[in-house]
Amino acid sequence: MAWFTLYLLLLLWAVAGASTQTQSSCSVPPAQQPLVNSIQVFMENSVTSSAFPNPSVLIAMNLAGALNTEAQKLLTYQLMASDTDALTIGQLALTIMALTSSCRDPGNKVTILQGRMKNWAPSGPNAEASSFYGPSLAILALCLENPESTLPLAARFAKTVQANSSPFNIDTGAMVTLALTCMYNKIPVGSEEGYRTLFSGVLKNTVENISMRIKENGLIGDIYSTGLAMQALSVTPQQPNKEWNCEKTMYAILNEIKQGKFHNPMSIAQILPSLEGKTYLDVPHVSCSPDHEVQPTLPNYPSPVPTAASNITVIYTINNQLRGVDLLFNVTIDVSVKSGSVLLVVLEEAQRKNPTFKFETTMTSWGPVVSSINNIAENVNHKTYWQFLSDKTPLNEGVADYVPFNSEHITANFTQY
Ligand code: B12
Ligand SMILES: *[C@@H]1O[C@H](CO)[C@@H](O)[C@H](O)[C@H]1NC(C)=O
Ligand SMILES: *[C@@H]1O[C@H](CO)[C@@H](O)[C@H](O)[C@H]1NC(C)=O
Ligand SMILES: *[C@@H]1O[C@H](CO)[C@@H](O)[C@H](O)[C@H]1NC(C)=O
Ligand SMILES: *[C@@H]1O[C@H](CO)[C@@H](O)[C@H](O)[C@H]1NC(C)=O
Repeated sequence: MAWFTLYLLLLLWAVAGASTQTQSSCSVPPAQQPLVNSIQVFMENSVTSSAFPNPSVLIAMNLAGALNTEAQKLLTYQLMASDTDALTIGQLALTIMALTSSCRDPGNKVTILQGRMKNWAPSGPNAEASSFYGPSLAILALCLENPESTLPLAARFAKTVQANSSPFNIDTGAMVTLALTCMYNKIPVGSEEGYRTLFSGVLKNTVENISMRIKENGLIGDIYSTGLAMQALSVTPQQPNKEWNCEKTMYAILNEIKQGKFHNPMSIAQILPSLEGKTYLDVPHVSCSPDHEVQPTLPNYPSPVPTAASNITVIYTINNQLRGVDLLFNVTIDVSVKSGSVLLVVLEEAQRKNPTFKFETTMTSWGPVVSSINNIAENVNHKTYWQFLSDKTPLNEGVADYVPFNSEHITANFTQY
């Protein structure tokens, strides 16, 4: 009798699990598909044997259908060989999802992540929202692998999200939505009603906050949070009060792609699934049967005519006014660089002209982060970092991507999140 009940439960679960498909989605108009293919090709070409192996890139190419199978194989092998101890919770979660999307068994990585999540706790009730980004990736990855044993971890996670009082962060909210939607869809039939109430309550608040950031032009948050927000809004069981027009968002993003705003492989990895009508919840359903390699149609744009590169002047200030950090300074320098140079070139030129502007970078999945300037280094425990601004507005790209204009005033301000 007992085994029969169990069998029945598993059957019911399987039926419940089969109904987790995306609810609303919109698609790229056929005429724009070559544009989307071109950024996918660019992203896949960023995979090399020496590059920082980026699991988000593998997930995106598998969800979209890999065009470059050599890149797909290479990245899969690099990630299989990655040293688990060196990865953060979020990186480990992405690696598990990436291997699963390549139909590889993530092996003991799942147990290791489970163990790490058992010991995870936020730094306090005021922990900044973005510190939940990595843990929500972990709940998502564990839910996709083994929802039943993830239930207690996810419940504890949802309660800490609920108790948190820091300002909403949209990228994090999107990831929380994906994780808890996965859990909500897979609550075994016969479980306590409490789980359903808990997850749907947190989802309702989070989705409401995401929808409040839908702009008139269709973007959700900024251009680089829109991809994740689209994934969240297309799967959530809790529809927001404010209606979402997926076509409008799609149109806005395609327009940004035309403007060349998606030139960082990681930014492409975060937008591509939404453009192909996929979400991270589709990771376990990728078909890995040896496909015939499809030759994509690529757009035929005239390559930009090389203009005689004139110089521009950028006014660059480094500013540390944080109390409790001994070396206070506020120094400005005028730097001349070739027009079209990225901000990193300005920093290098400033450093060459004046040793006070000495800086260091750390490599991440988004590219180099400026980790230290004039011997003052960012510190996770103190929540300090170097924020970059144009006049008073924070930049929405890093130093290796942002292209300053003539007479622009760029400030690096040592601050806290
Ligand atoms: C948390 C976070 C931060 C934290 C990171 C430290 C921490 N507390 O963990 C802080 C506040 C320091 C930060 C800083 C910046 N960030 Co930030 N950040 C994020 C966020 C919300 C989550 C990242 C994460 O945890 N990923 C999960 C783990 C598993 O992946 P990971 O690769 O190991 O994560 C690391 C990198 O993402 C890196 N990182 C975070 N932000 C940035 C930005 C850049 C340009 C680079 C190169 C690396 C980097 O820090 C993470 C922890 O080490 C993302 C959102 C997103 N969609 O990815 C934005 C995001 C990556 N950040 C962004 C930006 C613009 C910045 C800043 C340039 C803002 C500014 N005006 O100064 C600065 C970096 C400046 C510098 N010194 O070089 C943009 C990047 C867009 C783009 N096209 O480049 C994003 C996508 C937010 C957005 N939607 O616009 N960030
Ligand atoms: C989002 O908005 C609701 C109100 O609409 C609020 O109660 C909640 O705390 C906000 N924050 C988060 C992280 O959901
Ligand atoms: C930094 O210096 C500039 C010009 O020298 C000045 O306008 C600004 O107020 C200073 N900022 C701080 C925080 O001292
Ligand atoms: C133009 O910028 C370059 C750096 O990109 C610099 O080496 C050179 O000196 C600048 N030329 C002038 C005339 O300032
Ligand atoms: C620079 O950082 C300091 C310290 O956190 C902060 O008080 C100040 O408002 C910041 N300046 C800008 C322009 O953001």
